[in-house]
This record gives sequence, structure tokens and C-alpha cells, in this order.
Amino acid sequence: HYSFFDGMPRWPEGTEELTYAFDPDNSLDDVSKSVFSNAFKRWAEVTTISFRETSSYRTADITIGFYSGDHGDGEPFDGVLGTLAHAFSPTNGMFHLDQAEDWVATGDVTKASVSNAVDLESVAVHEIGHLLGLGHSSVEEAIMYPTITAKTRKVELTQDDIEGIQVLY
Ligand code: TQI
Ligand code: ZN
Ligand code: ZN
Repeated sequence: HYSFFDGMPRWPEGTEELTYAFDPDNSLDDVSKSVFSNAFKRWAEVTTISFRETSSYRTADITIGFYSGDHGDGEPFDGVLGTLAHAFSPTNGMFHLDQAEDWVATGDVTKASVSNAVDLESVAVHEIGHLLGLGHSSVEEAIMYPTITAKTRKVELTQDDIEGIQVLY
């Protein structure tokens, strides 16, 4: 079953659009950007919120960046596997990914040559759930279930994810 953060934080009532921006210090290719765009679309389809990329990093609602190790928010990344990414509850908007991972943005992650390949869209869909206010779910098939196996692709929202997010938006 879905859960929320303590106090059930959410983006303000009436929020129709959230903007997101990529850290200009990362140089992200268009393929990776489209993976994030797809991940946002999955949540937009089941809520009243839409998402738009902006180049104004400092004023974006949601900021996305790849970092390694200690990157200044008290939650250092740990190198290959372990923590892959983290996102904070509303309305913080920070979405950080561990640069050390072997991110797979295209193609079939299950056929990746390295054993530690991580599917970018799978992680993005999960972290966007957190950014919007969902905690973890006890339903194993749910996007918000707290574990994922390496080299797995899991990007489809389940009924549990949808019911949870529709409590908020
Ligand atoms: N990152 C953890 C996660 O997103 C960070 C975390 C732990 C967290 N507890 C939290 C974030 C509570 C917000 C609220 O769950 S992770 C998965 C999953 C991770 C894990 O790198 O371990 C995914 C990132 F659920 F599949 F295991 C993405 Cl999809
Ligand atoms: Zn961080
Ligand atoms: Zn999580």
C-alpha cells in the first residue's frame, strides 16, 4: 500500500504546472533529457499536474543533477550501486543522481554488458514519486516499492501508485 511523507507535504493546491531544470554544470545529452521527460509524463497522465523543462535553473521548481560523493546536502553518494539517487519531499524539488552508476538511458537494460547497469527511467519515475510527495509502498509491483534489482526496467505506474498520487493531486 502507498504512503506519504510525515505531515503529507504536497505541492500547493492549484498547482497546474511544475518546471524542471538540469544542473547547467552537468552536460546532459538529449537522450537522457528525453528519458526524464518520459518519466514526468507518466505522472502527468494520472494527475492534474503537467511538467515543463526550463533553462532557468535557479527558478525551476524541480532541479535535477548528477553528482558524486559528498555534494553538499548532507547525503553523500556511495559509489557504484547502494544509493542510486535521492529526491526530497515537496516542495524542496531537489532530485540528485549518483554519477558513479552505469546509467542506461537507451536500449534494453537487461541486455547491458555490465552487471551493475541501472535503468535511468526506472529510477526517475520512482524519484519523481518522492518529489511529488509519495513515500514507499508495500506493494512489490509498485513503482514506489523501496527496492529494485540491478538490470531491471520498471517504469509502469501500478494501480497502487496511481491511487496514492491521486490522493494528493
Ligand atoms: N534511493 C532511495 C530511494 O529513493 C533514497 C531514499 C531512501 C528515500 N528512503 C527514502 C528517498 C525516503 C525519499 C524518501 O528510495 S535509492 C529505488 C528502489 C533508490 C531506490 O537509490 O536507494 C529506486 C532509487 F526503490 F527501486 F529501490 C530509485 Cl527505483
Ligand atoms: Zn543530494
Ligand atoms: Zn524511494
